[in-house]
Amino acid sequence: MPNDDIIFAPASGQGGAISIVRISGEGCLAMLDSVVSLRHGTIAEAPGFSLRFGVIPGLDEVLVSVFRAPKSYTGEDMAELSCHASQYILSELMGRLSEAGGRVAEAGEFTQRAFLNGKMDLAQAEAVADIISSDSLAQHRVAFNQLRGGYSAELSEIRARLLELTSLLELELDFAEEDVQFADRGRLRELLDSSIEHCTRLADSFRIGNAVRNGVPVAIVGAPNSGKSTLLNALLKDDRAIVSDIPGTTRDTVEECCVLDGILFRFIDTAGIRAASDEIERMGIARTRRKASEAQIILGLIDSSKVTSPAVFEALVRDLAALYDPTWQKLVILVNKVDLRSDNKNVSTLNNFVLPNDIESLGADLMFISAKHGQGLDELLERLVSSSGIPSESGTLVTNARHALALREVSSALSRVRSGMDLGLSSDLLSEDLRSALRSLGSITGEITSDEVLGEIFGKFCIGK
Ligand SMILES: Nc1nc2c(ncn2[C@@H]2O[C@H](COP(=O)(O)OP(=O)(O)OP(=O)(O)O)[C@@H](O)[C@H]2O)c(=O)[nH]1
Ligand SMILES: [Mg+2]
Repeated sequence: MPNDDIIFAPASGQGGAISIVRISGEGCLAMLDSVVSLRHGTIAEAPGFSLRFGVIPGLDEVLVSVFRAPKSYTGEDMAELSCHASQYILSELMGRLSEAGGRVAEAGEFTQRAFLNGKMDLAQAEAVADIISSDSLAQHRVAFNQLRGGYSAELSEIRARLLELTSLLELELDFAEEDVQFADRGRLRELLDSSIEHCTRLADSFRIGNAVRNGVPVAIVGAPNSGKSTLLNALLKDDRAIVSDIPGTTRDTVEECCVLDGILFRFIDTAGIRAASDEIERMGIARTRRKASEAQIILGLIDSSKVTSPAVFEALVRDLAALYDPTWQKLVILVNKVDLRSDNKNVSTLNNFVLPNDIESLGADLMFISAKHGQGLDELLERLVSSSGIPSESGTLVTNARHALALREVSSALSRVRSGMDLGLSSDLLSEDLRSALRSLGSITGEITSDEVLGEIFGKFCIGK
């Protein structure tokens, strides 16, 4: 993408009464004078942050917002034309702009120019894409914090510490001939340890950051007919999955996202677990196990009308608990169909439904619901929100896999410096790893980057941003 072209693109979405077309690049204001006639003066002479009324001959009346370099989104001279939202006007206007010497912007090109002109760093530019695509409160909060530079500020803190480290080591290098070691190695260790801790913490936040962005994965598992699909539909308030009293109705996984209490959840309804009767069912059950192993929250359903004794209940709970890893997952055992209990004298009383101690001490929860009649679902929702791990305050969360990877690289390069120091390696060897840590860190904010990475990032933007 050459940077001296005049670029333009529609910036507003479909619908509404007004369309906005953005134009950016040196000379774009004078170019606009050949497309739009003002009643008084010219666009080329209009000051920055001013608004002018004009006419596109034979086509439309427009308002022109004028921005002057460097005080514009891209850092270049820019204008935004507000015209009437008609597809005909829009395409005719685009044609005239291109005849006047502009070209249609590529995806993300405005934001890429903003980055190249130092208006924002790469992490902030990526936040622009995130903020446009965010559709839950939590998603928006994280993207907004990143856009405002909260995350970048943390990265520059780490960077400042790494630079101090480098200068301490370089001081030592300068005097290498004299075979002295006078850098304060205590201070070096302190700086290293705090930076490693900080990078690891940020990289670890990616699990939550990813959940914020792509939805907290919640797997609904249990025996056939326990009411999994009924629960999915109740949570989504939609008839998404087929419900029937035939065991083995759901054979593949069904995934659907929905926002509950400001948090995006990704619910995964699965095939009921039993000894499979055919190959397809066997494959479905294998998929259930995989989805359960990837979910942050597992909802394990038990059909209470099938529970005839505490021993039966315990066996069912143990089957479900076998699917979960208590070190990072949350298991909620849901005793379902409690509405059937009053008319069935053969089944255990609810008092007999208690979690075995060993399973309860792993942090598993027990709740009573009726998926069909909505009983207990509000409490379940509260439990889902509190188990989501998503903080209600906007701390820094890494939502981007590229950043998480770079942060891991920083901390492993720093760990190498740390162990090199313990082995008494010379400063020049330590410096090498330190430089590599700085490079990885710089790749997040774009201080160090390649065209390939930029193309990859900005290519995902929409046109006009
Ligand atoms: N009375 C009552 N019936 C329920 C409840 N939840 C589900 N059911 C019924 O139980 C039957 C099975 O429900 P599904 O949601 O299809 O069960 P599933 O766990 O998805 O079953 P598979 O897909 O076969 O594994 C249906 O007839 C539902 O109407 C409940 O809370 N109370
Ligand atoms: Mg089902």
